[in-house]
Amino acid sequence: MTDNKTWTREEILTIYNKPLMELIYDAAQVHRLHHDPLKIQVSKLISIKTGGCPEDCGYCPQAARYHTNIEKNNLMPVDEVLAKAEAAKATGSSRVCMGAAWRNVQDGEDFDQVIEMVKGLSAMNMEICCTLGMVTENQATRLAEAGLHYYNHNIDTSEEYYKEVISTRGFNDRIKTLENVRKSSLKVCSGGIIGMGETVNDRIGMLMGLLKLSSAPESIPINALVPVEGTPLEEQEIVPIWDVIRMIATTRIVFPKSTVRLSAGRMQMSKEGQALCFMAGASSIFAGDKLLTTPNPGDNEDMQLFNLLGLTPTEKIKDNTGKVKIRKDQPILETVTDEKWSRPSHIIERNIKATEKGKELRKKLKQ
Ligand code: SAM
Ligand code: DTB
Ligand code: SF4
Repeated sequence: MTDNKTWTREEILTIYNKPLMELIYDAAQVHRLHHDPLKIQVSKLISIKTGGCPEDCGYCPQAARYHTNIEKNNLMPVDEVLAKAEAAKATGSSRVCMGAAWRNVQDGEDFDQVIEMVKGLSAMNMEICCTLGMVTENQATRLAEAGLHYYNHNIDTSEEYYKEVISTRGFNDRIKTLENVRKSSLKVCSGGIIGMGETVNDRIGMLMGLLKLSSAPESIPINALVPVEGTPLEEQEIVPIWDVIRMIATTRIVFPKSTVRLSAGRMQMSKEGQALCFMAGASSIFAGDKLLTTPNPGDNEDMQLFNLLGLTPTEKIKDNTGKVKIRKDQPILETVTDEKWSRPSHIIERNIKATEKGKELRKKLKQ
């Protein structure tokens, strides 16, 4: 995936800091070697279980402890998911990503229902991705067997800055899940968020974190923070578009073959800014007027943008080989392998402040 080149932190930093015009030109050249620059994969996000999450991710409106203005929902019925996917396919999506606000997947009825969703979607000739929190190897294998192609699990930022954003799990839990996914023969989707107050070194650290995985992710989402009222990061300034372009271009050069996804934050980006992201190597967007809980440019706006730029949605999935081939030495275990996830519980002042504010607001609303 990385053309077997070994990158040093210094080399990546040098790329990130190149004069912007040079950086975009270099990234565009790498992009053309491995991808059709006129095709963008349009992906539909479906929030199959919204809100009420026990984690304390400082950026996330779905964490139960913060008071945010989102509509919470229990697990969506299978039929509803399939109908949403059909509708998205009709408007140009060739990929579906199902997201659940879970800390980790738990074996039982809900997971069985997700397996049914994957089976239903796999008959639709669309690429399928899930993001359900931490998973064991056994759970990842069950998903692969049901027809899932990718599992999304972002490392989000550098290992050092991770401790400033999340206290309910450690960076190593993320790595462990990604390795479980890799062993199951699913493809890995993992990237991060910029604009959370991290330094440029943390952004490079995030890419170094991805390089340290046993093999590079086939898919790398780059999210620009959407600062949501009630979350600890509500007051973060919108990250400059120039930083988004730099991050996308650097990711493209370091991971030439991966799909780089221009993910959250497009509402805060101009058309010109997004065009430069495509030029710099982004080859996928999320479609529709909602991401999981926050607004996104709708289909009409995106079609206008595609027409302006001469882009078209990727029609077919690249590797519709049907079910992922399960390695013979990885049988689906009857007994559940219990993974021990960590709970570091260190103190993050801004997370505690937002939690307290959430408690107060809920108390007031009850009165
Ligand atoms: N619970 C699962 C997990 O944490 O992996 C899946 C859902 S979670 C919402 C998926 C990803 O969305 C996060 O890893 C993060 O990168 C991104 N995300 C969440 N809130 C965001 C925000 N406000 N702005 C930008 N990206 C965000
Ligand atoms: C990813 O990296 N970004 C998407 C997808 N993978 C699951 C999610 C973005 C969520 C933005 C905040 C929200 O809408 O709740
Ligand atoms: Fe929960 Fe995922 Fe949101 Fe973290 S990012 S609070 S784990 S839904």
